[in-house]
Amino acid sequence: MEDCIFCKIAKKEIESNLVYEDDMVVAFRDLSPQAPEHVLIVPKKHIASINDFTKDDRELMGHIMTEVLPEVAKSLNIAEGGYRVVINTGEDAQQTVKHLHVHLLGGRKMTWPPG
Ligand code: DGP
Repeated sequence: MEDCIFCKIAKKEIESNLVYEDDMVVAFRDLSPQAPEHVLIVPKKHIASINDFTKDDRELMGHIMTEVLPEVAKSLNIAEGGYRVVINTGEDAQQTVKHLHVHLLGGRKMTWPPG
């Protein structure tokens, strides 16, 4: 996707503060952090949102949930204290970047429900 900012970050065409990378994903610090630790986990493959998942994405999402998130949380020292994982999807959730991304937020007490 030519105009996709997260594709460009994944391809290192735009700088980011990278905290993790493997063959399927990159993880980098959010430009507008909502918590002391706020990282976005972004598939290298362009998927617009959860609504666009296919069965082919099972391995990728399983990898993010079972391997990437716990490892990044541990590396940020928020695994024990706790953290929040968010995937904004579509207009009502105020998804602003149309390339699927998983927010990992931690380092402070979260409130519930979110606004
Ligand atoms: P969402 O509302 O879920 O679509 O959140 C998109 C997030 O992406 C938002 O918290 C700000 C962040 N963001 C947008 N553009 C950039 C960028 O160029 N670099 C980084 N690091 N973060 C970005």
